[in-house]
Amino acid sequence: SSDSQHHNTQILEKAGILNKTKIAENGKRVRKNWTQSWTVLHGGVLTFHKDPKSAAGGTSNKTNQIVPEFTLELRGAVIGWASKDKSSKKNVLELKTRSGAEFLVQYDTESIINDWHKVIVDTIRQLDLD
Ligand code: I3S
Repeated sequence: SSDSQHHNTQILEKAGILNKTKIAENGKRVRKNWTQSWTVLHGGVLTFHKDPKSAAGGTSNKTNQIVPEFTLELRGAVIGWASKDKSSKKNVLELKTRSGAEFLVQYDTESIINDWHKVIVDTIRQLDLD
């Protein structure tokens, strides 16, 4: 990959609060568990951080909010708006990773979820070119 393409991937960065749940891993359905996460996109990787309310100890403090919970590699991933049967919530994105995991990400404010959709689409597209 050229330096300029690598650079383009690096500048597609974003962070914010999203609601997320895993819905499948290794092609097998798992029970939903919606939690709110501080979510960071950096270098083609999406990192969800622990819900401060469910982090170890159960106490809500600033350090718990920045503990990474898991990361998703966006290279080869597929993102799109989830069909109505996937969730009763509004503004739901479905993200399928190359490794066979499926997640839903959601936020009530349309402009916020639209911005995430756009930056993830652009990132996946850019990673395809590398
Ligand atoms: O796809 P489902 O089973 O309707 O998802 C709902 C469940 O995860 C539910 O929890 P319980 O399995 O403990 O009932 C959640 O509270 C709901 O939020 C899930 O549905 P939505 O439509 O919100 O994704």
